[in-house]
Amino acid sequence: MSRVKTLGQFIIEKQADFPYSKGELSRLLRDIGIAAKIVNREVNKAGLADILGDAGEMNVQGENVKKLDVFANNQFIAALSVGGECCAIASEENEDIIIVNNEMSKNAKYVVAIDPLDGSSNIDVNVSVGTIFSIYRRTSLSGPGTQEDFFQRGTEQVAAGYVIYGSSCMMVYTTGRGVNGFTLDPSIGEFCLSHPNMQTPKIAHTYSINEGNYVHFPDGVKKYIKYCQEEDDSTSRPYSSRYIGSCVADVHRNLITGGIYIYPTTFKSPKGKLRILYEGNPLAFIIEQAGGKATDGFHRILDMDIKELHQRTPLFIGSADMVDIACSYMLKYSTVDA
Ligand code: P6P
Repeated sequence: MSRVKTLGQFIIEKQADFPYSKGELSRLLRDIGIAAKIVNREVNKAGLADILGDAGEMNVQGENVKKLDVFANNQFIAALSVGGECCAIASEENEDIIIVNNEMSKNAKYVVAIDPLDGSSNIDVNVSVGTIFSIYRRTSLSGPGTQEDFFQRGTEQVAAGYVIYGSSCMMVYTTGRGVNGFTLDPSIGEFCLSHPNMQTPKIAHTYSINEGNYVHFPDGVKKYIKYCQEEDDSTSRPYSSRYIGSCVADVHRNLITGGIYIYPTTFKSPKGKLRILYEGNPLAFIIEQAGGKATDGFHRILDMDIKELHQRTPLFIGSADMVDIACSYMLKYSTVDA
């Protein structure tokens, strides 16, 4: 059996690809991996806490159990703050950025945007949830990080990844040289390379969308859903509908098997529900590095200007040919200039 390669060994090995790197990004990725292991441990216990009744307040040891997305937020903020490699954090859980002002971090060259626990409403029903992260070089010259450090296009990301807390715990990330997946081996407490150089199929037969919002979807989305449901052997239609309600899980499945995930504009989310900084850009960076595509129905996600921390966007992400077809329907049936 080939020797196991841990996340730490892989990061150091790949660091050699960046001759001028002093290891800051490597240490940042290592810090994220450590926080992910801590969060995974708590996510796995959540069901137990729920069995004990008022889970939000007591656990089996009588300690206060924080709501898991708050717990995850605190863990990632703590790990990124003490690591010394990040000068500011934008969290989906926090209205404003967190400035990391300790001696080590205030002149650090990176900022991190994070969705600490996406899909956390699924925790109570034991459905996979995830953490999504995105790393940029700061644009401010020195001193405390600023909000403007996060107002960069997705093409400026130096790294992006997600952790999926599912039947196993996996960390998937890219630094712009392909996508690699690591599975946590609880027996040694290490993420081990399990999915080297991940590539998503150009075409596949799964579509993921919450069809409960159908009446409020744009016409192009309605037409695309009908396209997915038509009988056509030559294109293996009808496709299968798979929607978990946790975009990390849907995108991860589609990354491996191929497919498309769509969260379009709806009545409740007229600008789309997902946040471009914490979900759209990092997932788009990963999927493009794996040969897929990500748009807002009309334009490439990674090219979009960021004007607000919690800016939302529609998201069409997955197998390149499937995204192309879905967007062709958006263009054909769009009522406004795209
Ligand atoms: P709906 C989770 O809250 C999330 O942000 C994504 O992970 C998920 O795909 C989507 O929202 C689910 O939203 O409206 O279908 O329940």
